Amino acid sequence: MRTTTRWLGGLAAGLVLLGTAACNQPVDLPGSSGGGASSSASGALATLTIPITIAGGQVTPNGQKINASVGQPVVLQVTSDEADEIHAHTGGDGYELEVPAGTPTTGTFTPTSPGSFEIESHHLEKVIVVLNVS
Ligand SMILES: [Cu+2]
Repeated sequence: MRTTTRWLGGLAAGLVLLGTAACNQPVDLPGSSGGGASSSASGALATLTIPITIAGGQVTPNGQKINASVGQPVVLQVTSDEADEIHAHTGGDGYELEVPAGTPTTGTFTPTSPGSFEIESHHLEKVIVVLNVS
């Protein structure tokens, strides 16, 4: 298990506090506002799909906050030009998705408790999404 990097350059100022968060520790983010989540409008528990692209050492999204609900399935659609592990720090060991180079990969997990959880690239040690679960 790698520790979360101190890489914070692209994150909003309010996320700077996350710099001390260790890998696997849920983080409380007071007053976090929703980002451009692609949450479906048809009910709180509709599947939340998050497209993720990793290319040239950059991740997209890049630290964006996305809102989700407890019990809502979260689908990660990942395309990467290099093999990577995507890790959702959703408590315990979290959810880990192995992504081979060049092959679009989809993984689903369901948050079971509220909080703010980082979804990160382990190979690049970058935060892709901060999932705010309520
Ligand atoms: Cu991790």
